[in-house]
This record gives sequence, C-alpha cells and structure tokens, in this order.
Amino acid sequence: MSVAQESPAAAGTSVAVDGWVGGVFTNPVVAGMHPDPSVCRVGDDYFLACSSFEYFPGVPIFHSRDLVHWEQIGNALDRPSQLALPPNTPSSGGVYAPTLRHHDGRFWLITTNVAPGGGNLLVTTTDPAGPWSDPVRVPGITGIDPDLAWDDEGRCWCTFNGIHQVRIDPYTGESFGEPKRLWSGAAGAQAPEAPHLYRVGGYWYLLIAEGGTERGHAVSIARGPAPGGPFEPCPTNPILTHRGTNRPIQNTGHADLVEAPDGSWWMVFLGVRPRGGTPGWHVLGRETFLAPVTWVDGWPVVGDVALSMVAPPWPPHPVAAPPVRDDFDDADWLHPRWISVRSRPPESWSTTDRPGWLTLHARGGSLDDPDVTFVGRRQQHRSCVARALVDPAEGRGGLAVRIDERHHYEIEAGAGQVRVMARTGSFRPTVATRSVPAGPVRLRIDVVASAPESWHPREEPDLLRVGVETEDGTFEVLAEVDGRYLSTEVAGGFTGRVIGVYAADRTIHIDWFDYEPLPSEKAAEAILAP
Ligand code: 6LW
Repeated sequence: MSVAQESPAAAGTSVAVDGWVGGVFTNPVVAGMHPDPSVCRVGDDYFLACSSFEYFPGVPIFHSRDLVHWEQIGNALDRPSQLALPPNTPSSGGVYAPTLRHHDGRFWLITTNVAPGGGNLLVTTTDPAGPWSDPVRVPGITGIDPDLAWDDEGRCWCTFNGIHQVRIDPYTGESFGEPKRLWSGAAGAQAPEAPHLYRVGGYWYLLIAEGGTERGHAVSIARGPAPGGPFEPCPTNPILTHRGTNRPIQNTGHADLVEAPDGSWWMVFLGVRPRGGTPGWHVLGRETFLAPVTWVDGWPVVGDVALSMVAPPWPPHPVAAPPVRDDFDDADWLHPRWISVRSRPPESWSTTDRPGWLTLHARGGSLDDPDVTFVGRRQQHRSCVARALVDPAEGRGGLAVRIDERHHYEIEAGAGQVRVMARTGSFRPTVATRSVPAGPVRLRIDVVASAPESWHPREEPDLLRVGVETEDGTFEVLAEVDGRYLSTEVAGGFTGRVIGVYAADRTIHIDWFDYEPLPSEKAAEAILAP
C-alpha cells in the first residue's frame, strides 16, 4: 500500500488535482513555533512572516509559490542594530505579531518588541530575503499587533490591538493625532487583537482575533465604508474557531487573508496540535495553518480546517526539505533556521576557530540563565531524533530541548562524563550520569509522540529519550522523561520547543547536528512529494 493510500484524507477526500498526490495537502503548512502568521503576495510569489519572541535573529520570513510549501529565506531582524533583546527581556517577551505587506514597490514589516527599550518598529526592503532596513520607531502606537494599510490617497493607517487605529508616516514613524478606538469584536470577549485591514470591493474589512490565544481563540470580522469605519460586525462571527470541539487542531485564531492570482482567497492562521490526556499538551508551540475562504453576501466564509485538506487548484511547488545534517562547513554562516536566546554575540560562536565545527564559547550563563550561549532550531515534528557530535574539550556543554529558562531537558558532556538534567519549574534534578572516554561524544534525544487517541486522561503528549550513541548508531538511553513539562500548557507563554546545542562552561565544539523526523512523520510528509 502506498503512503498516499494509507492517508485517511487521501482515502476519504481524494480529488484529482494535477501533481498533488491524493489531491491533498497537509496542515500545518509551517510547523513548529511559527505563530501569528502574516502573508502577502507579489505576482506569483507569496511571503509570510511570524513572531519570534526572545529569539535572535527575529521574524522568520518564508517564501512560497503555492501557499502550501514554504521555505525560510531569512529573518527580517537579523542584526543587533535592528533587534535588541537585553537579558532582562522575559521569555515570551521580545518580538510579537508582525504584519508583512507589499506597497509602492517595497515590502513593509511592522512589529512590536516587548522588551525593555523596545516598542513598535517598522522595517522595509525590496528583497524579503534581506537585508531589511534598520528600524523606524513608531512611538505613537501604544499597543501590540500593529497592522499597515494604505488608502487611495496613499495615507498609511496603523491598526493595533484593542482595536485601535492611528494614521502614521511609515517613513518617519510619526503618528497623526491620538489613536481612535474602532471595534472590539464580541461584547466582553477577551483580548481583541491581531487586526488586519483590507479593502475588498467597496468595503474596508477589519479582521481581528479574540478570545485569547488559548482554547477560546477565534477570528471575527467587520466591514465599513472607510479605513476608520464605522464597522458593522459580520452576522456569522466568529468566522473561525475550534473552541469546544474535539478537533485535532485547537486554538485557531490570529489570521491574515490573501488573494491568489486566480481570484480565490485563502487564510493563514495559528493553531496548535495538543496530544495526550486532559487538558491536552501542545509542545511545538503555535503553528501556521492554511484554509480556503469563499465570499458569501460580502462576507468571508472559512472552509473546514483539518490536518489533511483538499489541495488548491494549481500545481504544487514543493520546496526541498532542510537536510537532516547541519555540518557547519560554511565559514561564518548559519542557516536562518538557527536561532539563539536573546542574542548571538560574534564572540560567542564561530565556524572558523575550528574549521568544519561550530565552536561555542560560554558567556557565563547556563540554560537556566537568560544569556546562555545556545544555537538551536524549532522542533517541527511531533516525533523526531536530534543528535550532535560534541567535543567538550576542556569545557562543558551539550544538546538540549528548551521552552524557556525554567523548562528544559538536556544531556551535557564534560570532564569525562555525560549528565542528563531535566529542569521543570523550581526543580532541576540530574536524572542520569555516565562516564565517557575523552574526546567527541554523540549525544542524542529522541522525541516520541503518544498515540493521537489517548485513552488515559493522564497520558503524556510525548516521551523524550535522552542518551548517547555509539558509532554504529546503537542508542544507549540514559533517561526517559515525560514531555508534558516541556509544553506550553505547563511552561506558559507563547513559545514552543527549540532543540539545539549550548556551552555552559568555557569552549565546546560541535562537528555536526542532525534533526530527523521519525518515520511516522516522514510518511505524512511523503504525501506531499511530487
Ligand atoms: C500576539 C497576539 C497573539 O501578539 O499572541 O494569538 C500574541 N495572538 O496577537 C503573541 O503571539
């Protein structure tokens, strides 16, 4: 039986669409911690930006030709002159929801840095892969989630949470007058935020999120004759929510709309995939999903949202999956998927000190501290294997899965031994130790997701098996730890898991780092292969 035939979606909803195996695509379209998506189209090319919180570089930028297959082409804020996240930036502070737009031959991106000395900032470029400009600050915006929209007179309207709006000069950051309150969604609804303003036909549409970014999350819309309203709410609001349902995708909200060249409309939005018993733990953070939109009586209607969906009516443009192995052979360059905690000072890392190896210099802090030397990537699959060949030399460091300073599991090498540690809140037990010969050691963490249908109310979302690997690939598991403590439901906040390498003392070297989806996840991805 082929992979496509095994897919329930392929069996149940298969339609003939040239080039899409089984006629389906798989949600999420950008997996792992990629929330608050904002999308724009230029010709046949789509671009997407997401929040990045306390990680540097900030605001990952993706490109797609078909809205389903996305490739990360850069980060909008990848220089310290654009993004400062000082050590007192709280985890889940930092860079919140961006808006990405194309106007007047340029790309414009506006976002909020929720950090001491931060605020709202706006950057531009003609090439979304970068470099982006240094930021223009917009002090007149007094909230988060800023949006940009231009009217026919070329005036720029910035709409932000609340929902408020003020006209700004996007070149200088100057605002004109006091922000005006527009519309706040359902009466009494929590957290009206994430506004996006569009003109479609004769109306201005104000799309917002409400209900908070947890299980009550929803998308609502209103329309009016002008950018500032007055706005009449859609009679069928919310136009998207999964609250109170048993669907595998939860927390759906924070959306953006885009029109395809064929005139069809699509919505990108965030959602989560909880696993395990009750209340359900999501461990990958909030991810980016896609759904079709039709217009009925001048209002957008969002199609059913599922893990497998009927493919768009155009040929797919798959992108190459990132290689399993990063071998750090490029001098002075790390792929944009690599992120660090708050900053990545040039003196903390190098790919030339020991050519072909990533060298990390500890800055004094451990994984419990805000200024740890850490280089990692988002966990994007529920089941995966991470491995690294680490030479601790005279130092100490290792391989870690982290959500924040208070929630991380790691295996650390140094002084002739490896130690498995599992920090959960106030507790920081050493779970296992083992002596190892001097020299490089292969550290490995397997993440194994629980079955989708959990029968036991306390079943964990996944297990993390932590240990060392011999050269022939034999995995010696030193500890097996419950994944729920590295979930958003336990840790709190807006982020998800990041897996990477770190230095806790002096200098360590990493020859290569592997990130490999486990077979069940590979099978799901193979459905998308051309
Ligand atoms: C973001 C807000 C939200 O600014 O969560 O889900 C906040 N929506 O709009 C952080 O991502």
